[in-house]
Amino acid sequence: MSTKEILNFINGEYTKGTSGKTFENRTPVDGSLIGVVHEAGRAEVDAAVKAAREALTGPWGKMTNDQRSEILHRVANGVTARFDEFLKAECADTGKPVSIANHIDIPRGAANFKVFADLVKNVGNESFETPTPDGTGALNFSVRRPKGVIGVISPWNLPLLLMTWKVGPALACGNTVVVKPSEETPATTALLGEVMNEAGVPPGVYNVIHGFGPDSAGAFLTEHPGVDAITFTGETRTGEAIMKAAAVGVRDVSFELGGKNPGIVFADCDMEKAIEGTMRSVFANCGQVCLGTERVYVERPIFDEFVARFAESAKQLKLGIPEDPTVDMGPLVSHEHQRKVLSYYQKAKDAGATIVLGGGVPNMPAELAAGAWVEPTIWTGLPDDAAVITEEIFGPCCHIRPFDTEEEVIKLANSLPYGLAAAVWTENTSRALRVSGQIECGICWVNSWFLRDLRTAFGGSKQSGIGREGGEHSLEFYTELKNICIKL
Ligand code: NAD
Ligand code: 6OD
Repeated sequence: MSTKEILNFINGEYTKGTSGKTFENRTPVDGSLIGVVHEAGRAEVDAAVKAAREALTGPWGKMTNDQRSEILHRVANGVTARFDEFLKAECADTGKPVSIANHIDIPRGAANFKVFADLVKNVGNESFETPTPDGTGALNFSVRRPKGVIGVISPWNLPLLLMTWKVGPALACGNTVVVKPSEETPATTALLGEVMNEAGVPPGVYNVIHGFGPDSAGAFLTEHPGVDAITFTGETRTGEAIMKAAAVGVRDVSFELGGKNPGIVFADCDMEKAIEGTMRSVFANCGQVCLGTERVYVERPIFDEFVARFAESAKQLKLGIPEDPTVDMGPLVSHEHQRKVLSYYQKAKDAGATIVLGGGVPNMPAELAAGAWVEPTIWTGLPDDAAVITEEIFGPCCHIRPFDTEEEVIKLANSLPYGLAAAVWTENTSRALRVSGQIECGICWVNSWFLRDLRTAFGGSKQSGIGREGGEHSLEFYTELKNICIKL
């Protein structure tokens, strides 16, 4: 792998900036250096926000929805045309298998532009004929206008997918953006700048600044008074810090935050489907999916069978390098994250868990030994207040617990401050409706997991988020709805 320089992208041009600071970008597969990233200082953040502000009223702001939409289709096609470059960069940064990124991360990176480019052309606004005392009446109607300069702060687990999930609708609505990708995974966000230029996106519409959170580019961006609204995906605690920054100037936020999602398996489920789906929801992307299941509740009559068959399937997971098409699971994103996940493996042990599978670091071949690998892990037997059951781990692991009644399992599912997603496994439709309606979460899947329709509302309840994005819901955040009242 060759070492690359990863630059900030401001006003349509790549720049090292003037901070003089760089940081290393290493792949978690074997710890080797893949890039040197130029960190943005306050001067670069200022320049990016200024460029975004000017672009708002420049050519981008003067375009019709149709014109912007056409350009965003070119962006989507540009990502697809350079599919292999995006794939390689994403897999190197994250360590995830190519077999995952080539059907989830990169295609969704393109789809996020197309879906919202089409949506904005087809959404109407409300109008009311209003009676008046003089009998002539009035017409009330609404128009949508871009919100302005949007600060986009994105995480490392699905870097291109989650960043474009914000940038796609933001640009489709006529806004301009300054994006701060995760310091762990800067490559595809930077590469997208080239695609933006090739597609004819005017300079200043899409800007990228690199760096960390506190006292770095993330904080400089969210504290910047030139940013009109902030959309963020990441940890709940980071959301709290960003919300404080956004309070100055009373700026709007859209937050997609952490979760500790339950999977509920009823005795009347289709066992094959439940095992296959729970395997994905626990282990996909090495467990680094916000929607993933870390608490599995199984109805007592099928508990032993489920645990045995689930463990047998998990034993078959193949760990290895991203390029191997037979690999199911890569490493975690970094050694820092590996330390966090392993600390929970230790906490489970200390709390007296029965370790059904894994629980440590796998024996990898010598050339991968410096990677951030952990074993797929399954526990049973812990009390409901154990840390591994109440706190988000974000690793390839779950605790499985038996339950006896619907009421009991709904109470267990709702017992934490998080409320992002849930998966319910049952062949009884009435039960599916009853249970899904009562779980406190933003997204509940029945007999599936991470089955996405981009027109639907996406987001979390309780401490898992603020607001909903997806389909027309994205317009609520990325536009100002203005009412115009004309007295006739
Ligand atoms: P994180 O909160 O550590 O970092 C996310 C981003 O915020 C990074 O770009 C980081 O540099 C930046 N950041 C950190 N501190 C900041 C600050 N004070 N000001 C401004 N920016 C700051 O999250 P992560 O570790 O990258 O991602 C994993 C977390 O994200 C998990 O908790 C996961 O559940 C959550 N997540 C949620 C969703 C969702 O849709 N709800 C999706 C993906 C990930
Ligand atoms: O599919 C999406 O739109 C989305 N935001 C997924 C989030 C996954 C979290 O890791």
